[in-house]
Amino acid sequence: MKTQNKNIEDYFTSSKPGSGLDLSKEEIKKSFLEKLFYGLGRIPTVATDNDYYSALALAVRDWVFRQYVRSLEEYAEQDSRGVAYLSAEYLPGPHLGNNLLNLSITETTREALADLDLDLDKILEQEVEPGLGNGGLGRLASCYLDSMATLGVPSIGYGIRYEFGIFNQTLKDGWQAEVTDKWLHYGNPWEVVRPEIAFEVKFGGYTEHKYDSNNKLQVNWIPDSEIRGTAYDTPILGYRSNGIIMRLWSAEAIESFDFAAYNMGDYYRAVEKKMRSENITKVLYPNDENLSGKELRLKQQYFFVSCSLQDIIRLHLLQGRELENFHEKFNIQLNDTHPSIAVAELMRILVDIHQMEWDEAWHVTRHTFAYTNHTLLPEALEKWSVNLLGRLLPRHLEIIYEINSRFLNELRKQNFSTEQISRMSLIDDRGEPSIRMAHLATVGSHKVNGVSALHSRLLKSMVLQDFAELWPEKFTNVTNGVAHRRFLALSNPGLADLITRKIGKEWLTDLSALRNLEKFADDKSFQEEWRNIKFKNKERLTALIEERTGVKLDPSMLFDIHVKRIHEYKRQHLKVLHILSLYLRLKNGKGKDISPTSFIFGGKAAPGYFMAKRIIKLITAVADLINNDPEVNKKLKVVFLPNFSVKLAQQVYPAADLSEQISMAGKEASGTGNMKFSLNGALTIGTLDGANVEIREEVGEKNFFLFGLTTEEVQETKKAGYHPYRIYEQNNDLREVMDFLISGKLSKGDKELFRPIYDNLLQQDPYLLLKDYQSYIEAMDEVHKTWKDQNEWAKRSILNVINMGKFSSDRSISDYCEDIWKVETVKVV
Ligand code: NBG
Repeated sequence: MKTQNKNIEDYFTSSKPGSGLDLSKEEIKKSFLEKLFYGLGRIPTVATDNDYYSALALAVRDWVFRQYVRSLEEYAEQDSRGVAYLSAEYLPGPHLGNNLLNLSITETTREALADLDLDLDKILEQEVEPGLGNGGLGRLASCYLDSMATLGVPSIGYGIRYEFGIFNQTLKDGWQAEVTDKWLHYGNPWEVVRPEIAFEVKFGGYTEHKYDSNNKLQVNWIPDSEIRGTAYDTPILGYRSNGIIMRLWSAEAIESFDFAAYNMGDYYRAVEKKMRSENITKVLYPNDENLSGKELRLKQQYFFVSCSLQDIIRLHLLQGRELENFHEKFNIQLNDTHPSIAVAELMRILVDIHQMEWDEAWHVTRHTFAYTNHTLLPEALEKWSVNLLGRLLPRHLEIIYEINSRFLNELRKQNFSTEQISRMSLIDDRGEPSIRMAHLATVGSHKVNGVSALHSRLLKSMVLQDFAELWPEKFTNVTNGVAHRRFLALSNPGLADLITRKIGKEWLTDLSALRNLEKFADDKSFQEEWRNIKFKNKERLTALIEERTGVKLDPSMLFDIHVKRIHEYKRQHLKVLHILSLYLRLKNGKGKDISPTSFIFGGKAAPGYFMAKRIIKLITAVADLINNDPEVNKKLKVVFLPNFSVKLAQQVYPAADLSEQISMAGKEASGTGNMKFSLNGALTIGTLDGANVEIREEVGEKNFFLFGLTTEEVQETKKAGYHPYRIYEQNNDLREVMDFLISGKLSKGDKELFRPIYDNLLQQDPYLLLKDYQSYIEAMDEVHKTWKDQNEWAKRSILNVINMGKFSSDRSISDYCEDIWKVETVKVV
């Protein structure tokens, strides 16, 4: 790279940025106070808690950047192959606590602040987390950035800087109400804006085709609007290791005013255009699993993809490299189909702008991208109408047609049947013609992976079957993993301490080291310590729940927890049926075997999802009934904890005894909450779905409460013609529970309120709740029986935790490195 300023460079190379790790109390105090006084211009008499938080965050950010700068130097020296992770969503959670942990200065910082009469926990509480994702997919992306940094993968995470993230959920009369998430309201000390890293992105218009003097086709795209994307960088630190950048794009108008309109005296029209272009990154779409069709969403996708690709190419060319070997230097991972327009965009950049021949550009493109699929739900497989795509991105539509026509010709040459060809085409022309983005991503990538062993198998045998037959070597699996440092070390300090005291710190960088605890699984005093820690975590959660909802739980009860997005396939309502069956048993004097239980629910419903919202209302109605009935409320409590987030999750998982993973088999691609629960010592009740299968394999069948149909049985049941009503007729207990839904007892006499749920279950029951009901009840009875033997429970809990090695995101990222990215990792310490 060209040196811009010799003196500065000399200083930089001779002074070598020192490590940001293991700072002393005095260093921390000094930096903190300097940030408070001179970074923020605050004096002690006026400083607020938010000022203290911001000052500490700014000090910490400096140390994180140190690690980042050191990593960059290392990468440059090694000339390593890099990874760009493209994700429309991230859920980083609060940064401060995690960065302190990764710098190994949590306790020193606590002491430094205590010297100043400040309380670290209170300061940590100030942080508002960036809610830039819906659920598992966004959180996975953040876990992966954590592990890429920790392992030393030269990488950048690209995404969108939504001004308003996922809505805040409140309850109004037991219904979900959505409130705008203003996460930037108090500023964001973690990010640095890079006004000079900004790219223009075009939309609309038309294309012109001309032959140049060499008779080569030149295509010119004349857009009808352009907007600018500016980079905002947040450094992400690995554990005592490298720093990487999460680079999020924010949209702004290129011209701040439409001067023509302004000159005519129409000020409002002049600013309107500016506002319209800035809308692109205003808000995250709050639907998970189902986003097709929305024009603004496609604009968001193209916007961030285009900025990211322009940026990656800039970085490549800056190093004096040729585009012909772009793919040898960069891997681009597509996190689901959301960024899959990147395939057409890279072709456009290479062919139209850099004049590369089509075949060569296609070679580069296909070797650059890899695609991760995160869902089999048909309604979640993105499709864009040809009409819409052609209107917004006319040149990309042409490119997609060209890719498709070459691809289909290949298939014809290989004697694929017309039927297969039409199934595999990138264009679906049944009904309104649309583009199958999963097909575009598959054709344009060198690897395609699912996110659990089962999901990857189903991907190959169902959704992408034809492609898997054509290119078997392209398909692979990378089972998801979670950042165990955040979800165990940071969230559950009591347990983390106990583990470290027994086996040292190795587990922080190698989770499989937890196996060294095996010898304690039967040790009574260890079990007791284990149980005490869980009890304290439950007390902590109890206090939080009381503060947020007014409901007081009893921490000695079994904490049975179902937290995740509200979706019918995840079957929160199956849990409700179980709760009602216990309620009715108690009412009928048949409840002596029931172990006292607190049921805790949490999760957001997509604002337009009728059934999911009604399920929340059902949960809160059941909670009202049970919590206020003295005949049952000593044994059962039910609570819906509003606004589930990463911050709350960090309090919830450590307090769980039982983890509910009860989706209909074949629907949950992986799940990652299931891993976080087990990692914190909860036992799982679950179906053979997603990663549950592998969790059960690892922790042992005996330590997992299994119930329900397998994927194959689900398919057979549906094929044979499923009649939920017959099950209802034959099962007395179930019938009583179902009828209770429309008895009016849950709804102040209103018998219609829950009828939509009732009717849906009796008439269609698409997720086979009734079919799995009996098996679930029996497995739950087994749970209650096991809970009575607290030593046995503790033992199983220990066996869960110590067998979680496989589910660290460090393992997942190592798999990506080996199998897909072929990158060498480079660590700085
Ligand atoms: C979700 C799946 C989960 C999975 C996460 C992360 C989407 C589209 N998919 O099962 O439903 O754990 O992705 O892979 O959000």
